[in-house]
Amino acid sequence: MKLLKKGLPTNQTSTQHKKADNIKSQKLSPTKDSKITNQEKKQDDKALDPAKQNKKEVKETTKQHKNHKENTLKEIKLRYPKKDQTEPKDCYDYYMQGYKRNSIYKIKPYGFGKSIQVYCDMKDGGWTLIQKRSDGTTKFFREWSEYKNGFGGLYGEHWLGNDYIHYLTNQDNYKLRIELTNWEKTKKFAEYDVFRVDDEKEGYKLTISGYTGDAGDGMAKHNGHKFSTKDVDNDKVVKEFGGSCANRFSGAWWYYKCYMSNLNGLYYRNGQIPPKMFDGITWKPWTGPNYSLRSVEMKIRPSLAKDK
Ligand SMILES: [Ca+2]
Repeated sequence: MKLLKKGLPTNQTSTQHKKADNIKSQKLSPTKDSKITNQEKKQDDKALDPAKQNKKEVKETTKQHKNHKENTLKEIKLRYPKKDQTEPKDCYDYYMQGYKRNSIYKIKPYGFGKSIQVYCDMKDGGWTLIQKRSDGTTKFFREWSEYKNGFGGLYGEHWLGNDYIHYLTNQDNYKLRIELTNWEKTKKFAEYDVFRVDDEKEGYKLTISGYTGDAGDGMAKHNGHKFSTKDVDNDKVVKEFGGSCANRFSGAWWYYKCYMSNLNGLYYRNGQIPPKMFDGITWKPWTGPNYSLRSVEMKIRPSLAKDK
């Protein structure tokens, strides 16, 4: 630019000629020209005070990251968007209407078109329960069709059902909260900004990301994997473990080769799993593969939900 402003020097080389020509042709377009001026101005600023500039860049990056997260959530095209339904689609809708009592409620997921019953945790802000382990009275080592439709009692131990979890997590962007309790009654949690389960045709493939919590991230490694049960093998082991993580570890989960968490594993009173079995209700990042937790709750609510 300096060249242009001050005029071309007399002893130019051919490259300088070309450069000058380019600048001239760019000058024909006023927008392009102002862009160049701004860019150069930025560079000048940086040259003047690099520390100040770096600080500014860090600040902008943090802001961009926050915006990016919010925009990403907005931009995900929902498979089952809201139509003209007035009935609550989940526990959070009830919560926003003023319902504050933990109980069983009737919800109508947009894509499902019929009402289903779910247990709502209202005390913590309108969460829909999808899984609960608490006393070992319900068997969890079950087949595909049982995991598809759900089992157990809503007040006690249960799995809501993969079809319902699919409809729920594709009608809005949902977050997942997992609460874990060990046999010393210590509680820890893991929360995920993004939680979505594909349909049965896709093997209830899991999409999960954005961990926060104090239990450690026991789900990231399961991201992108399909659900497997004792009778439907979608995992990545071929020879090892008899080819089936679900059978080897007595559970049903989004196994790969095989797990970082096994929250539908066998219930072991006092947490003691027989040597080398590793088939309990486990969360490796906290208690390792050899300790079975006392209780678990898995619950969901819209990602942008706020506590009142
Ligand atoms: Ca396999």
